[in-house]
Amino acid sequence: MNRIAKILLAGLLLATGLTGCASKEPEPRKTVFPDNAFQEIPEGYFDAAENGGMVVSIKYDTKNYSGDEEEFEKTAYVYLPYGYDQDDTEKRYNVFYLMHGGGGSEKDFFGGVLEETDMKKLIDNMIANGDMEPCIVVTPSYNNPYNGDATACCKYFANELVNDLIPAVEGTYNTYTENVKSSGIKDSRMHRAFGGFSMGSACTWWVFEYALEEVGYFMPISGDSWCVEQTGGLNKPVETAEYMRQIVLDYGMTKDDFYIYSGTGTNDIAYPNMNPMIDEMKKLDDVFVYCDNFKDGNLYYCIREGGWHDINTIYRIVYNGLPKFFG
Ligand code: FER
Repeated sequence: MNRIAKILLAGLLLATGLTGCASKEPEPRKTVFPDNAFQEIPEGYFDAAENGGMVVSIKYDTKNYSGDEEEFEKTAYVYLPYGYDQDDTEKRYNVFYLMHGGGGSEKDFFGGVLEETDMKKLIDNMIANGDMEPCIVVTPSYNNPYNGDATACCKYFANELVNDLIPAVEGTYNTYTENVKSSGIKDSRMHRAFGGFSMGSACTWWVFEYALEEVGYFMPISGDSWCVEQTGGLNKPVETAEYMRQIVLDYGMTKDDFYIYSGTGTNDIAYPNMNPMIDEMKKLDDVFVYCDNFKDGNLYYCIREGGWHDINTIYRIVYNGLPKFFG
């Protein structure tokens, strides 16, 4: 071997060794996003897609984190996109957790195993038409047999998410999560989104508060943050916005570490509650950078003209928000 070849080989070995030892560098972030503005769902998106995914269920053990930690078993539904192959561990999927609203259940969006609901067909068509990469969508519930208070269940759901649900889902399916220990879940946070409707939106803001290290993308739909107090978005918008900002700073994070795609409809009962809060968040632009495209910021509030507090608004915010997430 000549001298140059030896030097090259030594360099290669050194580089390999260094890569092996060094802590994992974060992947480069996505810089191209579709614009945030509301777009109507194209015609045909609620028809059965030719290449559709499949809804399955997963059971996991959890606790009543809003009380005395009584243990019980729960079910969540899991949408696996078309082409998902459990044996192909090279292919990895982003995960979107979507929480139902008050009085609902884990069946609200996907119906049950192998069901073909409109939400399922919408996601199928979004993927089939290339609006977004195939992703896994999980619909859990905040309900728990030991506590009938939805507000408390939503507030403490982040514990269940991080300790029980994410490990169950992402330890089973092929995701970016290399291990379901705390470190593995945190390392993959930019491949994980959490959203929810109404009470599920309150839950989403609490996930922002308690699990920002585990989740990078948030989709609060038709519900203000109750992190300061119930209906705080309306009654205490300044305090609520400041509280949300302080959460980010307390984690030692910056505006570059998360994205919020929020939304509602103009006829929605949550519209007057979200408006003042989002207005105040916009002002705190060291942390919340309102933008028409996520290349320029991290916060958007998507308004559906004439939209009510119902599933039709949820479909539209999901249709508009989900393609802006991940990576
Ligand atoms: C909101 C408006 C309504 C909200 C929640 C609701 C979290 C819930 C209503 C219900 O469950 O009946 O702004 O924010």
